[in-house]
Amino acid sequence: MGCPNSYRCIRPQLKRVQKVCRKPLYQTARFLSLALRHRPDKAGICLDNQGWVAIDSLLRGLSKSGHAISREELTQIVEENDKQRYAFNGDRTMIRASQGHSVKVALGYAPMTPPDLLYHGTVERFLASILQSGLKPKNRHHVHLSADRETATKVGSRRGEPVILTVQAKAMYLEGFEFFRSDNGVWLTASVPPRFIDHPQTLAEIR
Ligand code: HQG
Repeated sequence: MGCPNSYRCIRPQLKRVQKVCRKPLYQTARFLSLALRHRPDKAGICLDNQGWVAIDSLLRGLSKSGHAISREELTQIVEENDKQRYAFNGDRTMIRASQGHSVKVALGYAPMTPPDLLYHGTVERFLASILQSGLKPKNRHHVHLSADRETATKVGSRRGEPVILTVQAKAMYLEGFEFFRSDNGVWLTASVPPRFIDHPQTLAEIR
């Protein structure tokens, strides 16, 4: 069966002998984010069209790509993940990332009514472009929005001094824009036009 992703499976290339060396679990956790959201080929796995991969295949792929872990360690990574990025399916035979993909997947979340306001954390250097053309998904499938300012502040802080934009989510929804909420509570929408974005007027307000 062909791989549904835009990335080609590279299982044959992984046949070469790999050194058996255990990486710290946090490194494997980061690699898991890459494999389940952006580059499944790096772990020699294929995601189905909803982003799921069988745990057995994943553990085999992780092992062959130098990140051998046990099923228990995988469970530990999933349960201890700070943002609950990963989810098991009902019978715990499959795993996927709950959001944040750049590979083509349809996560299958049902559209939901958003709260009146949602927040987006960014940095000042993107502000002019955002206010001109709105929030764009960039490399991901959706624009990511947070239900509270605190989370948005953390998101923005990844890139520098955070600037928090307030999105008039309910007004967007009433105009027909669709919203989804991922299993780990991130609000997703295709884009946010500038007219729905309340932005800080002065640098003093930004900080
Ligand atoms: C910016 C992390 C210029 C946008 C976080 C952001 C989040 C624009 C960057 C999740 C723009 C995209 C997502 C425009 C948007 N002009 N810049 N028109 N529209 N931007 O990483 O929201 O750790 O794809 O402000 O916690 O920062 O991966 O999105 O700065 O939940 O699980 O373009 O990633 O979660 O960056 O972060 P990203 P994001 P994980």
